[in-house]
Amino acid sequence: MDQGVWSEAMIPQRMIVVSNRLPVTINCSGDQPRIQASTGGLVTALDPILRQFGGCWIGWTGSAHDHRLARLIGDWSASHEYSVHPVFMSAAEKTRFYDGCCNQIIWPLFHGLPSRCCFESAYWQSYRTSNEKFARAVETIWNCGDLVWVQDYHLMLVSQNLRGRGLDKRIAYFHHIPFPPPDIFETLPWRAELLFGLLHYDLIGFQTPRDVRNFVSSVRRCLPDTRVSHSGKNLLVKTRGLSATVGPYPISIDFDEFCAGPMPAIPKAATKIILGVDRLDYTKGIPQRLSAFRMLLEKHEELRGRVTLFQIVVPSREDIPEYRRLKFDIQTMVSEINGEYGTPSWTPIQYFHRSIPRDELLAFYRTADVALVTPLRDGMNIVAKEFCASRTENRGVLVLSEFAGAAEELGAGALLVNPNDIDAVACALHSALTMNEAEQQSRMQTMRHVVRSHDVYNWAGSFIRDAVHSGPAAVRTAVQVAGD
Ligand code: GDG
Repeated sequence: MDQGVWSEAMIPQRMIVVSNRLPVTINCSGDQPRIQASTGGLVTALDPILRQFGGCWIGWTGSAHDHRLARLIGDWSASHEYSVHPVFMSAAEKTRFYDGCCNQIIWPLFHGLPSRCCFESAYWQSYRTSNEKFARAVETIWNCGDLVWVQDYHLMLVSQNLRGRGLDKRIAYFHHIPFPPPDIFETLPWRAELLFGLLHYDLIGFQTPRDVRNFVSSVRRCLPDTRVSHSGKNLLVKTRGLSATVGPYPISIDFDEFCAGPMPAIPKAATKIILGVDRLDYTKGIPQRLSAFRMLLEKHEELRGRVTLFQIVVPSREDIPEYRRLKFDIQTMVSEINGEYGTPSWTPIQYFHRSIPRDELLAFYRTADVALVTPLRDGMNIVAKEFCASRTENRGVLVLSEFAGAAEELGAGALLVNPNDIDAVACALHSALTMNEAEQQSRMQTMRHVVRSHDVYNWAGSFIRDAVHSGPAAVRTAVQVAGD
């Protein structure tokens, strides 16, 4: 960890992280509610920061209010380095806000897929009221000197709500998913309202410079009286009395955590292993990837019986019909390919539809010969970074979609592909499987260097430093930030 960017001088009195989901999910389906870790890129990135830094995490529990939960949450907070503060949602709020506006409007639109959007005004209305609910939760625990750090597309209007309550805080926002080009963004019926709301944050961080460009172009188009100027490496966006700093802050991982830990518990298979690890989501390009693997087997008979695809798919958004259909389509393709090419001693695809424990995941990363990370569009994709960090011997090949944010940083070492080009992905897979060791070493070293020198602590350190410096002047003076 680089202590330089993580110095005492920039640490606010307390950090309040706000995200839609807490790092824990509460399952109330059995006799007793159970608490379990949530899976996903946002939690993987933020949890080590809060463990290091302390503070409070506000978010939805994944359930409606239940009086038995207070003790469960209190016990969890008491035994962890930071506390969690729950927000509860009714079934109707979940349907309209989370399943509706977040996952059937903003998610597909921001991933460049407007035809998958369901522009229901009731969903947008619920987005507004749910953001207000999260703002109220912040208001109840906020103290002078806290930095409020809001995460992701579910909560773009929280700052506007807080400002509306007269709270002059330092409020920053990080956007984990892509920001679409203006031609796509402008199809949103509530485009100006959303952008105006978002500009109430002091600092808005995106994954890549391309997301920043898309955002600024959309603001210029939808809010024509906007002025944009440079502010160091970032941009200052001013409109209708608001002023927000905007910049790229590519998210990363706790590199050391993925280097250390147990050696593989998975017996080295007789075949080469290709690995895919994804949440179940149409943006992850899983059917296209299966088609590419099928083409590889079709074109290269010599690989049959010699290569196995391990595909881990973590269940996600199961209440949305489109996600259930995707699950069915993937299962169908897996069984077709296994039925077509499998033999009594070889199953071409080993498919896991569940979340597996972290140490087992690490074992998969360490055992694989090739990681196949081929989203159709992805904010960053930290699986690609986790794979590289885990390869302590500098062996293994990353086949990476050029449409993942990670391609900007890892492009020099990965085999970059267009995930829609099935032939090209099959061809890249063949190159990866036959790559000599010297080339593997050189490519992997390049990528590991990037991830090691920009880990999640650098990411959070530079973001927090800029957030503290871009907050309202009065608050900055109050916490006596060094260098002001
Ligand atoms: C969003 C953006 C952006 C996966 N399977 C298991 C498991 N995982 C963990 C991985 C990784 C995380 O989940 C997935 O990270 P991604 O980056 O792929 O993606 P999203 O959840 O879509 O997250 C994305 C990210 O936010 C961060 O900003 O990169 O672009 O869409 O950490 O290791 N973990 C365990 N078992 C599994 O089976 N324990």
